[in-house]
Order: sequence, then structure tokens, then C-alpha cells
Amino acid sequence: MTSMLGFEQEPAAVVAAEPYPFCLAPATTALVIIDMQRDFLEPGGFGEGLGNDVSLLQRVVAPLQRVLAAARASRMLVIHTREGHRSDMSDCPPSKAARGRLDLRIGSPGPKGRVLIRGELGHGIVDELAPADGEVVLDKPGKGAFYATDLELLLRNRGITSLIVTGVTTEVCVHTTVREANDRGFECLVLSDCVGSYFPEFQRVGLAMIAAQGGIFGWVAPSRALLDALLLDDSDAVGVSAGGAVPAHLGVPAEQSANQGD
Ligand code: TIU
Repeated sequence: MTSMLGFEQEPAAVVAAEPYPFCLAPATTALVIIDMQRDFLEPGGFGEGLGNDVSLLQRVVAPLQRVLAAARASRMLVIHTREGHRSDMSDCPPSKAARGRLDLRIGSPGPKGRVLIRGELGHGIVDELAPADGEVVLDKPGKGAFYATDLELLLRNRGITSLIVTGVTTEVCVHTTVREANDRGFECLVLSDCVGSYFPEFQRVGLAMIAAQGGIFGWVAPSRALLDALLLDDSDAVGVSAGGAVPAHLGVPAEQSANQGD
């Protein structure tokens, strides 16, 4: 099947999601893993230093490991991002450098090296989700993964139209990235158990905001729904590919631009 953009697509998978099912083809989908860095997730990092309970973020690791394995098995493009700055902080706006606490800011020394500085231990991705050879590792100076990076170029060159967005934190770097992606025409599925916040109410509301108003920024689903969809048997998948239709029991439009509510 050829997409509207002219890229050849593999048979689609259909993910049970809010506000309605999300259709994806692995060849045109990227798994984006936002900032699963020691500074945000581990004791002794920046997040804990600011008084946050990092166990709320660590919950994300196990389900995200399963999604990463499935994405690799499906041969999806995998992109790992890292928030951080050059050691001289010349790429860190003074307004950002001033945030945090007087004694703990970006660039401050800590148990995991200088906070959010490239090359320091705390800036690295947690061992459980270590990038594999050939996967993209994207260093970003901002909260959004598109700001001041070549992410859009990488995605367009690969014919990527859909993003599965995961990582931390839900209301900060995940949300910013989803908004940036949505404005650029990428369709985003956010996996609810693969994104994490230090604040339970922000997690709940952050996810609700994405899928509200008919999917104003994107779709939300638990990772189980994605894993189930990627394991669709051939007859279901071929139905999508050949006929442009999706399995009838899911009742979804062939194109996600067609809203279920219409
Ligand atoms: N990656 C990311 O979300 N960066 C943050 O600074 N998040 C906070 O919630 N602080």
C-alpha cells in the first residue's frame, strides 16, 4: 500500500487507543524514547536532587523495555533523546540555567557528574534502555525533541509519518515533543505506562490533554494495546494493507484523519 505521502507501507497494525484506534505501519513509524536519563530516573540525579520521587519514573522502565524489544523486532526506527548541554553551557539559555535550586542547577556538580552536561554519567541513558548500535541518539538542548535538532530531517528522510512517544517527563519533554510533532503533521501515539511524571496529577491530566477534543495532539493507549496490535495475525493485517480497511470489529477509519465522531 502506498501512503498519501507516496511512501510504500507495510501492512498496518491497529492499536486500541483514545480517542479512537490508531493505525500504524512499522516502516513509517518511529519509536521515540524521551530522556530516559540517569539524571531524571536515578537516586543522586537532578530529579531527586530537586526533591522528586524518582520511583514514579522508574515504573516506566519495564514496560518500555518490552516496547523497545517489540519495536526492534518490527524493525521500526528507534530514536533515543537526551536533554543536556555542552560542557561550557554555551547552548544553554541563561533563563534555563537559572532554574532549579540555588545549589542545584544545570551544570552543578553532583554524585553523577555535572547535571545534564553531555558526557557526564547522569546525562546518560539508564542501562536497561541502552541504545543499540545503529539507533539514533539525539542530543537536545530544549524540552522538545524538534527544537534545535535535526529530528524532523531524520524522520522525513525515512518517510516516517507516525511516532510512538514514550519517556519522561509526561508534562514536560514528552508533552513539548508531542506538540511540536503534531504541528509538523506527525501522528503521535503516547503510551500511558511508558511515560512518567514526578506528579501523579500531571500524569493523569497530561495524558487526558493529549487525547481530549477528538485527539487534539494525538492518541493515548497502554503499551499492551500496541504489543497486541503488532502481533495481529496475517489475515487482519492483510485486510488493512490490501483493502484499505481495518478489521471490522475495531470499527476504525482507514485514514486517521477521519474522526470516529463524524
Ligand atoms: N525530560 C524532561 O522532561 N526534562 C525535565 O526537566 N523534566 C522535568 O519534569 N523537570
